[in-house]
Amino acid sequence: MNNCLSKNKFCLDGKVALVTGAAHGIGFAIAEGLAGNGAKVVFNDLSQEMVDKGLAAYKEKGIDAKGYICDVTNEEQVKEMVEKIEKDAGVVKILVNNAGMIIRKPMEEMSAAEFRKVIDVNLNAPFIMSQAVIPGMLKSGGGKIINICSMMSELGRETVSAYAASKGGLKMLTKNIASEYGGRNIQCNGLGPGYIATPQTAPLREEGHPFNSFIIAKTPAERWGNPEDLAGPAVFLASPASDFVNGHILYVDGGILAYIGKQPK
Ligand code: NAP
Ligand code: GCO
Repeated sequence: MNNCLSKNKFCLDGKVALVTGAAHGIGFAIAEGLAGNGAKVVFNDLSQEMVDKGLAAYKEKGIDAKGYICDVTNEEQVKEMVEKIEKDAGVVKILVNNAGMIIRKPMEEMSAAEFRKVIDVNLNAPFIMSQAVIPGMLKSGGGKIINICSMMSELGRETVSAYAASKGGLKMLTKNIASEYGGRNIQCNGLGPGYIATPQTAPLREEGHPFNSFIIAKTPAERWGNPEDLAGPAVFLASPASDFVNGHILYVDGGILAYIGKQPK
């Protein structure tokens, strides 16, 4: 049932939104934002424990989410999950490829297996996930795919070679899905978070870690981002308000990419 005013271009009423790796962190905040605009939220995580924790957290927010155990790098599990979701909730109209990982190591110390693992989760999995939901989107007149990119889609830094390569590839996969399916009403865009306070960046925010002051000096907003800062931009890219936005990476970074950085005092 549509509870939105007919002219509300940000209305997601009745649309099934699948957010991967969304038991917590940025994925959870995005899912919460989508639910707030009427979407039916479904999410996955790697273990029953994490899915249960996520379900409890959504319930606490008054969100009746559905959770699935699925390793997004596993094609069979992804296919089964999407089939279950289509039976339980309906066709996936919004996919947010959020699940991700990082290994921080000097390149000379990183094994090829570690490099491959990061590429598998951050780049191969969004391909597998998108391939699984596109048929349902095409049959139902279109859909939205949002890939969670990164500052590392544009910039490099020491110790994150695999992550930067994966997020740079994800930027181009985003542009290619947009190119290949734009004519059939599937819009594919990216969200590029800046430095956000989640478990993934916890090591960088430890007391006295030099990276903390470094990032504050590199961010015009002079603060770390919060997962909630991603919710509004995600609603925009998931809604009819962005039907003519395609292949765009929307950076939600407090201005980092625009700024040379504060002169040290
Ligand atoms: P996070 O707290 O580590 O969350 C990542 C989520 O992905 C976790 O729930 C994790 O599950 C899940 N996941 C990892 N591998 C998976 C797999 N193979 N199958 C299914 N789920 C998997 O990180 P976050 O900071 O919220 O990051 C979310 C996304 O934003 C990632 O793509 C990250 O690269 C990106 N990003 C983060 C920042 C930042 O500053 N935090 C900035 C830019 C982009 P478990 O918890 O069970 O391991
Ligand atoms: C790092 C951080 C970053 C952030 C994010 C920035 O070690 O540099 O983890 O990679 O996670 O991707 O946008």
